[in-house]
Amino acid sequence: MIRASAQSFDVPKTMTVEHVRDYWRHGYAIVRGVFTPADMAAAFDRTHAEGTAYPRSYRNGNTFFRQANDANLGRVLRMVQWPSYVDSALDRVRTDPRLLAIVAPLIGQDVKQIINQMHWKTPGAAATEFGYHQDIRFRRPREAYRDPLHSYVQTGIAIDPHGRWNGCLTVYPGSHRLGELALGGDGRIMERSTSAADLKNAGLDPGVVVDVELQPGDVALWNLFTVHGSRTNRSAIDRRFYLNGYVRAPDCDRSAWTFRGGNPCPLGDPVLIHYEDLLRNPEPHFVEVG
Ligand SMILES: O=C(O)CCC(=O)C(=O)O
Repeated sequence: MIRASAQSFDVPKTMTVEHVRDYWRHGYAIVRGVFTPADMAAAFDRTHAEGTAYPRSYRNGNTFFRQANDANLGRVLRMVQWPSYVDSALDRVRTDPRLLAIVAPLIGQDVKQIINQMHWKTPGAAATEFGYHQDIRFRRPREAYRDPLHSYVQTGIAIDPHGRWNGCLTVYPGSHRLGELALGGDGRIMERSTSAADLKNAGLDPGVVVDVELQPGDVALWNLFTVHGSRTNRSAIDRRFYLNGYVRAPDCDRSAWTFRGGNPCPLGDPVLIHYEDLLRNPEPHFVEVG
């Protein structure tokens, strides 16, 4: 039973146990019509304006504005990690009862959060893909994450129409049952393409991949072991995606509580999540990447 909390909401028709069944059957699921993302779109715009005003990638504690040097456009903002430390609208979404209603049937109501991330695919950019990978590869140190198959759920909220034409998420159904695969080779995922060769090298059939097509406000969810990537934006519009990754609190030594007994918890001061130098170098600074 999901407890009532500060905000009330109408349960969208598709928010039922169906998404739990689909998630375990296929390694991913879609819940339609969860949010009306106008507030989030505005937050994406102001965060984008801030992130592109910096001359280089920029970190302030856990908040990281990650630029890339694009072959067509020069400096572009590709993602921001942990914007919720600085943007209250985005912070409200990550503790929204609608997201709890999606993840609680999978991981319960005592939940921490490992991912809070905004992705852009700027129209006209040369590099907008994410190569095929499983998110388990980013969970470091591994001993800080227990029972990762069952304890972790990644979610993504579509801000824009999200299709093959503008660089949708793609998934390999059933791959969550295959364990950790040798995928992706060297280099950063966001500098690789969704290559059929990567799948074949891991013994996977590229014909099995499915495009995850979403409307604004739909939520996709996938497992830490689900093989997925993300296509090129070939369109004239952006493809913005708001990602929040949740973990059963007792199974994770990193990050802070997001829901305790189903009640939202404030973010508080930055704690150790991915940025290993948080305590040694907490001051704002530019970062040389990409
Ligand atoms: O923005 C995207 O489509 C990429 C999502 C993804 O692959 C990830 O966050 O692991």
